[in-house]
Amino acid sequence: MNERAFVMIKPDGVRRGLIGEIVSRFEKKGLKPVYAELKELSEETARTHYQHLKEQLFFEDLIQYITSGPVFAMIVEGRSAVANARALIGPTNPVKAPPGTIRGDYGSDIDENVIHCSDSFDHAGMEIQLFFGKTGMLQKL
Ligand code: YYY
Ligand code: MG
Repeated sequence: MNERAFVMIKPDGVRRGLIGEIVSRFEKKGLKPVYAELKELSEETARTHYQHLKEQLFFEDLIQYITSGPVFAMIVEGRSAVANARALIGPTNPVKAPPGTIRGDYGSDIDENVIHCSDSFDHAGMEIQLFFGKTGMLQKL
């Protein structure tokens, strides 16, 4: 089924010049970027995005990292976009992510794991709304 996922190349990925290589992997998998922005997250957006982790000890470090420079945020569209995008990025911890996945190939520590992707269809919709508001929603399937 055709659906959408929210993908964000984190500040370390942008700083290291990985936007092109990463976008290319999504395109080759058949997940088409339909909207993208290079921008810095406000602290408020960062805290809302990661609210499910607010009780964790690493939360403040995570907010500092994700707001430390521009991110490349995009909407990708394609068949089973969320499941396929999660498979492409690999497990949360790059140490455990197999080679061939984005985190496995480009990450080396859970603190800076290069990329984010929605973990469900519902969260994809919420994240697109949070990051892009009306602009993102206007992109019709
Ligand atoms: O969806 P995903 O990014 O794979 O993992 P989450 O459990 O949603 O955590 C979000 C984010 O938090 C993760 O990408 C890195 C960071 N994090 C961390 O720094 N240390 C942990 N023990 C767990 C998560
Ligand atoms: Mg997550």
